[in-house]
Amino acid sequence: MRRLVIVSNRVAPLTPRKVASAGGLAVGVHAALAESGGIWFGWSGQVVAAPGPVRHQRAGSISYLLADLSESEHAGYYGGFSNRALWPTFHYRLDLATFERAHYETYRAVNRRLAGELARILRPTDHVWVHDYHLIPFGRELRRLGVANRIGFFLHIPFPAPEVYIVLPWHRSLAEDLCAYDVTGFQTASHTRQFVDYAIEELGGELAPNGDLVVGERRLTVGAFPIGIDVEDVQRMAASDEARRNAQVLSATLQRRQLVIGVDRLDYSKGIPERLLSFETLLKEHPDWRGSVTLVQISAPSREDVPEYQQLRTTVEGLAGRINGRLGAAEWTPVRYVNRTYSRRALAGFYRIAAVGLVTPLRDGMNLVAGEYVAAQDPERPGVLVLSRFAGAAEVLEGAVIVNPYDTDKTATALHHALAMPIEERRERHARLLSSQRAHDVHNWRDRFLRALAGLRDGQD
Ligand code: GDG
Repeated sequence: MRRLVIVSNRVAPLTPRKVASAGGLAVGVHAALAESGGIWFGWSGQVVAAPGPVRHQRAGSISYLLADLSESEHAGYYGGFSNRALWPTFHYRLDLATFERAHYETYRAVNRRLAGELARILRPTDHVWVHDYHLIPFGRELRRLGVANRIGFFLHIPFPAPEVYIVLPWHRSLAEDLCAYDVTGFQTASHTRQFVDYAIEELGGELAPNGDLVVGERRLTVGAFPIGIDVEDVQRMAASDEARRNAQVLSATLQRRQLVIGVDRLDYSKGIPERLLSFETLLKEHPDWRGSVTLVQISAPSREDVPEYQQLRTTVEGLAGRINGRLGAAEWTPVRYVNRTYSRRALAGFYRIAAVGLVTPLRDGMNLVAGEYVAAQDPERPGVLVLSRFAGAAEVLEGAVIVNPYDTDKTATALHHALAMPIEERRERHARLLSSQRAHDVHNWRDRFLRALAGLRDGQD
């Protein structure tokens, strides 16, 4: 039988309990492997003085292949190029990007070393699916080693507009890397178009009549494969005892106030300061809400060794403190900001009792929290999703209240309408949201990508 080999920067922890507490990519990849079985290869999460050979572990039908990184590899490949050059550039934050040749060279070297490790165990019929911006050169490195397998790549973050992308000093080489795959997938049609526009303008590429991208000798399938969630799984989590218990405890402290919830990694792409400013504007412009609504902002710690993230944390803490100090009262705290993680079940319980899910990233490949919020609702008494137009999810989900998160005045007005929305409209919007999320769930994402990787087109068996 043909094996599926998944390659991602981090390999999710092995026990089911831990998989249940992992983030977006990990949950999606685990769901992709769980049914068919296969190999999951990537960084173990360990930084060691001298990396040895890759380690094998097996859990159920999945074999894990784990590679350690040295300190300098970790600093250049992960902390440096991935998180301080690619992540900010692809999220349109050129002001936060750092371009260092040494980081870039380490990034390529780590991709080359890891590709070499994998090439050793590949069988000719294996299909290889590489994930995300840490590993853009991985496929071309495999090709250099003579690997002729089908290899696909999926970018979980946005592909930016060409005029932003070309700021990256190594844009051409990285785009050539993206062309070394058989299938290169993006979250949305806009991201795909931006990559194709770049390839046509800068690499002299052209689109074949069947939609393939042809660049020099290379011909590849490019397309949008929007990632989704496991809707039933989130619904089960929202109905679990753990969810109920957590929801009850939170509910009791709210004392009948409406709950607005925000959940994100503490990342500058997520628009958390702008979200707090919008909430502050709501309380100023619509003072009736004072004392009757609470924003719970859960921000999971993320990339804490990167200076831009430390700065963000200080900014968010300052804003939450300011809003509470100026607008709060002894018996009411407008913003409850917590910098910690919760279990996925606890989060599902919080979503279920929240009148509004406030998902307002400044840029996001997709944003799975939006779908999780929708799936966790009670269809009879659903809350309202307020969603940024700059999240990939806005191209997929129908029925959200769409906002521009930079426009804090209008976002505050949208929040006001969402909190006051009549039940009929809430039900009608929720039904549309749920059915659009179901049509783009994680199984659909996996199946569509793997079919494309097998060389099949939509509608073909
Ligand atoms: C990248 C792209 C794309 C959050 N806080 C906690 C927690 N989470 C979970 C959420 C969700 C996941 O983490 C976050 O996924 P997102 O999609 O919202 O965002 P990124 O982490 O930036 O993911 C993104 C995604 O990849 C998949 O392609 O959608 O655009 O940036 O599942 O629930 N999970 C737990 N505790 C927390 O406190 N357990």
